[in-house]
Amino acid sequence: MALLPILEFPDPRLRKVAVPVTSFDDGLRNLVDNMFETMYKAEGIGLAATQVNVHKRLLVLDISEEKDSPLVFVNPEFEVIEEALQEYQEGCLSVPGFFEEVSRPRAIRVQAQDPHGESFAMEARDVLAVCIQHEIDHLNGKLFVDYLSPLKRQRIRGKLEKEHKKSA
Ligand code: GNR
Ligand code: NI
Repeated sequence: MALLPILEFPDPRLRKVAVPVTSFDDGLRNLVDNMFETMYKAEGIGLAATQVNVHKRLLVLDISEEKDSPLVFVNPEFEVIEEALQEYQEGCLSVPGFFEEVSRPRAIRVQAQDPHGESFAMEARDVLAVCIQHEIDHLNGKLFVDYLSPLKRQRIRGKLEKEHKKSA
């Protein structure tokens, strides 16, 4: 297993739109293992392949307290089943140190494949629905800061650029 470097905003590679996964092979399953290792180490509850500079439609999640409930979604698609919005204070491993309220539909139905190519569907609400929508946004080149005001986004951008210069 290996830890993968996580891209940080405003890296332009976070804006790439990921392509569908077509081979369900050991390479894919190895990537999934490495994404889980990277996510758990970073203490995240989700990770999209885009964040580790792999532009394939794949994400991993574990929103459990015990960190014992890994979920993998390959080629995920969702539809909204409850339009009512819920506000949730979101963070992102690609926007370290910043947390802001974002509104998203409260409940969704997700269809995806597992790492062997088997299709499945599930309904998600509350934090799980937030997290899945946040991760699918990554696969489409979108970040939670895109939902904020331009002023807030610009402030976050400036602070992170400064951090990146310090550590460069
Ligand atoms: O670890 C994470 N926490 C989180 C909190 C609120 C809403 C979404 C998230 S996802 C984030 C990990 C991450 O950046 N996934 O892309
Ligand atoms: Ni994120």
